[in-house]
Amino acid sequence: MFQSIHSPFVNPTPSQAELEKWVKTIAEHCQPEDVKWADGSQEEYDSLCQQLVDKGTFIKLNPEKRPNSFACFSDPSDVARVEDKTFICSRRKEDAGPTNNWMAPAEMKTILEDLTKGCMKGRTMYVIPYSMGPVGSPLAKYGVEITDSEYVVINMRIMTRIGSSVLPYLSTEEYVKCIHTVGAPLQAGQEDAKWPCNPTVKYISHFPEERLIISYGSGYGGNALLGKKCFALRIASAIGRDEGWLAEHMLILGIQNPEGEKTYVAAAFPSACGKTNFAMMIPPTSFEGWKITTVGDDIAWIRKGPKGRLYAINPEAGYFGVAPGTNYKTNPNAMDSVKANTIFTNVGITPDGDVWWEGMSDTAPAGTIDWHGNVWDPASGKPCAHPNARFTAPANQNPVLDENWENPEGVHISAFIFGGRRSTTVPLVYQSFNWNFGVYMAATMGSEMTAAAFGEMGKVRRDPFAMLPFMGYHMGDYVNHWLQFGRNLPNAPRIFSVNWFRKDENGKFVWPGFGDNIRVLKWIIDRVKGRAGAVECPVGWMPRYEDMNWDGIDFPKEEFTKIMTIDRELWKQEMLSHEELFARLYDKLPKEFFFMRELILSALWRSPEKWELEPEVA
Ligand code: SAT
Ligand code: MN
Repeated sequence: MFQSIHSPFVNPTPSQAELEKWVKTIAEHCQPEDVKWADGSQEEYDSLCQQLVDKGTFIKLNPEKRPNSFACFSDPSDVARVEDKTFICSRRKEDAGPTNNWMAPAEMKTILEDLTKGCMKGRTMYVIPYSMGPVGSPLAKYGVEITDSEYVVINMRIMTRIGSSVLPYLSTEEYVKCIHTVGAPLQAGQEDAKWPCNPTVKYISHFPEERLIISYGSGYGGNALLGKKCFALRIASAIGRDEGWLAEHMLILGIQNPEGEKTYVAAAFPSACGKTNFAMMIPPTSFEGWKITTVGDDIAWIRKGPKGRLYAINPEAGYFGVAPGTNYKTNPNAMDSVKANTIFTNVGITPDGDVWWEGMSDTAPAGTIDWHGNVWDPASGKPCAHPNARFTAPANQNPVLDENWENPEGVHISAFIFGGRRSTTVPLVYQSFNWNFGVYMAATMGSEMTAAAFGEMGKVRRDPFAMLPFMGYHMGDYVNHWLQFGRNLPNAPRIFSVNWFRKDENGKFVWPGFGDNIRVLKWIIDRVKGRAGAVECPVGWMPRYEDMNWDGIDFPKEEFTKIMTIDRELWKQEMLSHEELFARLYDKLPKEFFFMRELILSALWRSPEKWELEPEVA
């Protein structure tokens, strides 16, 4: 049955009849009780939320504290993406590359066909037409998600544009076919699970040539809201390769200075490294007249536009943000974005019907319920909210939403920023020598692991472009695609590396981060516009202490030196671990990379052993 799926990308004459036929075939196979087409209306949303309240999945929060908001707890087995169960099922194994799990499409389809036979018995099957990007925008793409989860319909309505307004485009444009089932086992006693999922069997599978996604067994965001990582990154990256554009794991923000000059930048950080905080940052009071506005907090689709410039849209319509650590100090705009109309997953619930998570305030009100649904004992040593607890909130509730966030043409991107979570080695900020060195830097970036993925917390993993878990094809082809993309740009955006997370000898973060990150951003913008000084270092250009603005902060030069120093010994290790990545990408590694590696090594071998930013300035 799955073997015969015709995607409009393969059969480029989409039509209402073809779509209806496909839906009918899936329904016959999955045997739901009922089939409903999501129209995207408020009434539909409200009634689905009520249905989940009646079932006990949703807890309606106190309307005086969080109007129209709900909290829910997932199954303990279903709290994050499952990278080991995520597959790129390209026809040829070498197209998935060494960083992805691969299975032959026919083999995967056979497994899934078996698993999904009758998998929706007793449940409703929803058909969600949706748009990634403003409906009708030349940069938007369309999808249809079939799901047996009300939670998915509700969250998709926040995260994407769903419903009737999209239908006309499904007859004229290509669209991605997405099939999702919670895959809950059908044994007696399981039908009323509050968070149905398959605790042991999960497959998040992508068929890039067919523009098809089949997701089995999980209800968690990144596994189940198929417009997000599955379509907007994995499938879209493959479409971007074919069509000559970029689908990136990047936030997009606007920065306006007191003179009214507005600049947009896109920044890639791995999951749970603060993209949402950065995209909504509030400048410190000493930066009077400066304003940061959000276009997007997770995904950017980027194309070459007029004058050879790059233009980006945020294909999403909401935020699926990490709750723990978010508070009125770290991210007031996120706190305001989740004041109402928000779905909370795996956070704590206070006795007065509000939400709580680690870092929201110093202590939780007595009697707070933890994400397992029990009264939380702070002395237990276990967190109240799951470390990957999430909020789903509509973008239009963000007080600093950019005026161009839905501009169908996108916004002009002037700089790319890449950052990981590194307690050592990588300086606060530097500018790559040129596009190619920037691509090298982004391809070799590493980050200490966080709770958004299963894996060993704290270990550095190479995460090229923060795309490792989200690549829809061969990572080596992708890096070449970036190089090729740059060859066609007459005035390419400048590329920067940042690291907010460097620690001192006592293990303490040195950089204050959050709002003070605007100091780094200001230097970046000034570099792009040719206004800021810098000195050459082995890996690029760095600000001297005096090149940055320190108004309103006591941040002595010694502290700055601590997080800007390039240490030869540590960088030797760093370069060696690049080798590890190169060996994995061997057959497709760009030839330029060997030369850039040699050039960086030779620069590292020049004095001094520790580069401390004191060279003479011309
Ligand atoms: O876990 S999600 O993929 O939904 C979010 C993220 O990891 O960035
Ligand atoms: Mn992300």
